[in-house]
Amino acid sequence: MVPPSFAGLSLDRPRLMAVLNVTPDSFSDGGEAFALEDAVRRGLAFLAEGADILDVGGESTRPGAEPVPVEEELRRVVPVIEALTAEGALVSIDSRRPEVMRAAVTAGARIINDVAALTGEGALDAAADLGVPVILMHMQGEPGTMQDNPTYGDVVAEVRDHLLARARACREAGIAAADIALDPGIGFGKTVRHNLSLLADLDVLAATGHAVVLGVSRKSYIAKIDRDVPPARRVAGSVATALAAWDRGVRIFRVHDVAEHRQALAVYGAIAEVQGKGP
Ligand code: HH2
Repeated sequence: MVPPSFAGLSLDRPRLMAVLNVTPDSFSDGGEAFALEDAVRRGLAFLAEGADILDVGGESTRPGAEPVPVEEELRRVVPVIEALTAEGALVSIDSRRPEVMRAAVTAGARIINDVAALTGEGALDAAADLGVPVILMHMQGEPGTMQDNPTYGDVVAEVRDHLLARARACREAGIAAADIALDPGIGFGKTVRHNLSLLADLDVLAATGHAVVLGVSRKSYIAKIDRDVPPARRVAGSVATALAAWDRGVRIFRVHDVAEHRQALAVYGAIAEVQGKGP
C-alpha cells in the first residue's frame, strides 16, 4: 500500500534522497563536504545526477559518535541549506534538535528527518509548529552505545509498533498522516541479523500506508556479508538492497551514490513494467 505522494513528490517512481553530511567524521563521506563551497558543489552535483531530495546533516550518528554542540550543528548546516534551496533544491534537515529544525526550515528546508523519531525534548512540538513533512526513523538506544548489545523479541513487529506509536503522537500534535514517512533505521541499534530481518519484511512497514524511507547506503552489514569491504566499496550491496526494497514497497531511498541507484532502479522498473508489474 504505497501512498500517492510525500512532500510533494509523487511516489509512482523511486525517489532518491542524497546524503549530504556537513561533518568531518561521518562514516562514509565525512570531511568531503565540510567546507561550505564543497557542500554546495556536492549538492548541485547530486541534483544533476537526479536526486529528488538533499538530506543535509551536521552531526554524525554513526555507531560510537559523540553529540556535537548545537551552535556547531547550526553553523554547519544553515548556510548550506540557504545556498541549496536558493538553487531550487528540496532539502531535508537530518537532525534531532528542535533549534536546528527551526533554523533549517527558516533557511528553506522543507522536510524534517529525525533519526530519533521526534522523541527529543521539544522536537515534536517544533515539527508540528513548522508544518513540514517528517521522516520518523527507528533507533534503539543512542549512537554512542547503540551497537553494544541490541536486543529484540520480534524486531520487525517492535520497529513497526514503535514507528506507529510515534506516527500517532505526530497526528495528535497536528501533523497530517500523509506528511509522515517511516524508516526502520538500518544499523541503528541492530545486529546484522536484525537488519536483514527488517529488510526481508519491509512490506510490513509499507502496509501501514505511510511512505517508507530506507537508508542502507554503504552501511556495515554489507561488509559483514562481503569480505569486510570499506564504505566506498559497498555501492553494489547498497543497490542490491534498494532493488529488494522497491519490491517490498519502499519508494524513497537515502543514498550516497545517486547515479548508480537511479540507473539500477530505472532498469529494474523498466523490466517490471514490460511484465505489467512496474510503477
Ligand atoms: N542513516 C544515517 C543518518 N541519517 N536518516 C534516515 N532517515 N535513515 C537512515 O538510515 C539514516 C539517517 C547514518 O548514515 P550517514 O548519514 O551516512 O552517516 P553518519 O551518521 O556517520 O553521518
